[in-house]
Amino acid sequence: MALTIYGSPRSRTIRVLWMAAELGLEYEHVPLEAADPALKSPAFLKLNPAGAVPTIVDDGFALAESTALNLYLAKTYGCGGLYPPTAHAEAGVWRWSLWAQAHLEPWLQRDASTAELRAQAGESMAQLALASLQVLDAALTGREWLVGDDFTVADLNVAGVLSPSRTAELDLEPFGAVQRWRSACYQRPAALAARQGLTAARRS
Ligand SMILES: N[C@@H](CCC(=O)N[C@@H](CS)C(=O)NCC(=O)O)C(=O)O
Repeated sequence: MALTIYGSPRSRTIRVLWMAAELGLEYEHVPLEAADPALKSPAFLKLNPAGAVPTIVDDGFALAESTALNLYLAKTYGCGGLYPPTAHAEAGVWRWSLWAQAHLEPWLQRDASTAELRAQAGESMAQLALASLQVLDAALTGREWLVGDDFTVADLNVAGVLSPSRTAELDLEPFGAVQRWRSACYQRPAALAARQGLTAARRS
């Protein structure tokens, strides 16, 4: 296996670096920032026509989209751990990964390209985020993880969207189950290791 991960830990690539750490993968890291013109070069656009990170190349197979990347890596290299083996549990993993992209990411993302949209939406963006957090809190009440009894790629994909920096302005106090679950996710050794890279990148 020869895996290359493109993207700075300051970008959504942190989610994929976290997954790679969970799986103990070896990889080459090309820490391109979101604003790097190399993302729009013909060579990079061949890997990802969106010209964005994260993007990976795994033994010649190019793939983009942080959620898809984590599902692929967990399924390919997780040996039944982070990617559950039954059809029902697998469906649960898809369900929560897709839910995070459709019902959480749009209200939390802080990309420069969405700044105008956020300004226009005003408070309604925060209200939509709180409504989604209510759904997540109900799902996590009385259970440790989103799917089955163990941490899976579903937890990583949802917690990755719900990062501490993106939620700094939200009041999470009413969502006790979400708070407990998110701390458990971010206290995992792989999350701490990936975020150490993020701290180093912020300092540089
Ligand atoms: N839905 C994509 C979003 C990718 C994305 O927008 N990445 C940003 C960095 S976090 C980027 O590369 N932006 C540069 C650009 O779009 O020009 C994912 O989850 O991977």
